[in-house]
Amino acid sequence: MSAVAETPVVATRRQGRVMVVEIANPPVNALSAAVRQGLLSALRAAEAARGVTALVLTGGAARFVAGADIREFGHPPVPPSLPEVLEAIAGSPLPVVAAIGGAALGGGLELALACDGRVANIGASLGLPEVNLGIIPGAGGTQRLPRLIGLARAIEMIAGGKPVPAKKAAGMGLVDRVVEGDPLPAAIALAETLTGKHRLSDLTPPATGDVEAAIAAACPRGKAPAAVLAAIKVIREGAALPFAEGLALERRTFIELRDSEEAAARRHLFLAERSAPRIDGLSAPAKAIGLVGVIGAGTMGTGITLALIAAGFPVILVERDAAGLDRGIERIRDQLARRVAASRLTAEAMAAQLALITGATELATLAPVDLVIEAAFEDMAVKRELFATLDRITRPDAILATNTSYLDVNEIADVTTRPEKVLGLHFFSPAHVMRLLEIVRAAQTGDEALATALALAKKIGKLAVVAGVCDGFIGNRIFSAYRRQCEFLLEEGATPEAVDGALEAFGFAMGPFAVADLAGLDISWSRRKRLAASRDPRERYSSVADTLCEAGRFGQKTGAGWYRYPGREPDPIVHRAIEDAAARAGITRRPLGPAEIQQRVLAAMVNEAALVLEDGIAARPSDIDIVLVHGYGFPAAKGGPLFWASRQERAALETALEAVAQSTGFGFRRGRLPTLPSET
Ligand code: T1G
Repeated sequence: MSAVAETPVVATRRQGRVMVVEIANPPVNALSAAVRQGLLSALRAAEAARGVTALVLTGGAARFVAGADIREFGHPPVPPSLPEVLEAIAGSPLPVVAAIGGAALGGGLELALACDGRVANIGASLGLPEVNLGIIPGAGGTQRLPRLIGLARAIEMIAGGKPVPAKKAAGMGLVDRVVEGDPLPAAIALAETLTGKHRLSDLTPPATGDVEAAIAAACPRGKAPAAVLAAIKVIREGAALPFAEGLALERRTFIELRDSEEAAARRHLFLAERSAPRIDGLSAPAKAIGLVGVIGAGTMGTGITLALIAAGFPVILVERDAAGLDRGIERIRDQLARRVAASRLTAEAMAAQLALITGATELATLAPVDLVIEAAFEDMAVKRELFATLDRITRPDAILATNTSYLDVNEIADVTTRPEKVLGLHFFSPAHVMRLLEIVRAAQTGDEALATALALAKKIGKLAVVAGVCDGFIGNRIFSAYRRQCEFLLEEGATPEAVDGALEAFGFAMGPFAVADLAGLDISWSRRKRLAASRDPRERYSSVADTLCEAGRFGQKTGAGWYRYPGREPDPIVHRAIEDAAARAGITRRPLGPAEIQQRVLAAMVNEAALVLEDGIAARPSDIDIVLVHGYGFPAAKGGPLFWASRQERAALETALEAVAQSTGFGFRRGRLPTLPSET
């Protein structure tokens, strides 16, 4: 951002004895170098002006400041630094009041904390979400917040990284007043009454609340990302130190984390998430969606319905028979009741959401809908028949979407007279929880349908990534390559526990074999059987999973799969099955260490990701990263497979890719690695 903007990013005006300082740096008033400089100049001007007794900082009626400018990270710092500006505000002889019209996040909240009073609009949200970016607050947040609201609450807010709404903030003493509409007049009124400074630096944090409980909540099962642990440490240690020393501790820790690989990865994901829904050349406006039809009241259909009703969409939920429908609606009621029990939803809101559902057993009831999301059985014949019927019975302008996770959306669209209105909406299970949504753009999907799907995703709080048609789209296609490589490693000498252990050490919450046992081995078995006829017999194929399924070992639900349950115990029967398969394939097993396992598996993923790009299935490398992170447990701290690849030595990566090629043999296709930016 240029330091010499045409309209100043910080403007001042006098209102009686109060100097109003307004930040205008759209879209979110990030604290760019120009804003920091502007704030400092405005403060100095107010201090020098005659008759000015106080200042009010505002970001306009509907926003405040969303924090440091994330795009400046990774570039040389430009003075003045944010801590310098905030120290000047806190140290000024003039009292300063923050008028918080909208989001006050990160450095934005720290700016408000350096002030002597805070007035917020009812819709404002206040938070220190830095840990989500792999860092801690770096401009006094870890020191001032505990002094204002107490240690326990501060740990909750900083280590949790979740913003709180204005009313809750007022309850904690974080803001002095909450008002409807523009908070500026009330902030000016408050500023006029302030006679002195309210310096948080002079206080010690009040020992209110349960600090240990706040820490335990931030570190489930005793584990937490590096930034969360660092935040807790800096808050606790800082509370026992003189303010200036606490600030210095915070700054040192902040800089160390800011320059870490993990922070770079998380910044990459932040920006990737924002660019994903932007589609080049998409000009058609979205169609308004009112009534939605969902077909299938199983796990997926009910999850999708939950996501829709939470956003206020009326839904007609169709299941083949009344018993299945009742079970589905019961499941929905159950999920909502759990939220009520956890105080995350009111009983009235639950009733209102349930009232949005109309259950039906006849497809004909879908005649009036604007959009159908089909989540029926994963079978091409079933889907083609359904779509042919839907094409007949729904309005000609209705959009028809399938939730298929593998099947060819072109083949489904072909049976309709409106292929331009057909697309895939691949939700991830549980659909009301998982944020990721792959929008599958088929060969004939029109711009209006795509724009509508993107708008719908935003309304229901999903992170949309557009994918092209291929077997498994972006995520399942890359995940299949990953799983295949893991199975090859077994034959070559590894065990399920060694592979899972190596990948869990890399940061996956669960290794692939533990995940398979959780999901059930039978689903992919039936898929493999379906595809058996079309498989090239020369292709390398590991049959260990088939052997387990033939023995009725479908994973946790049958008490055995890749492991024995309960307890996820390594199983000698599995080891024998692996050895037999290796012997049949003429493979001499050898020991494989965790580093080699990681390199091989990640390289297999990276290779498939390169092919996904080459084939035009994903629009950009960063789209692939967010699909794998949000849908498949790839560790966010590593930024996704392609970001990870961008941080590897090229030669080492090439060697690992070569090993994957060797191990896969016939049928292996080598992808061209994209040029990957080393820092975004
Ligand atoms: N810096 C730069 N750009 C930002 C930004 C930021 N902090 N926040 C948002 N944007 C851009 C975003 O990339 C997008 O741009 C546009 O604004 C709209 O965002 C010292 C170290 C404020 C709740 O983590 O949570 O302060 O893609 O699509 O859904 O301790 O943005 O359009 O070009 O998300 O209405 C801490 C991050 C920083 C807040 C608005 N702050 N932002 O949501 O719009 S670290 C954050 C948000 C820090 C100090 C430290 C959300 C939002 P483009 P959007 P939205």
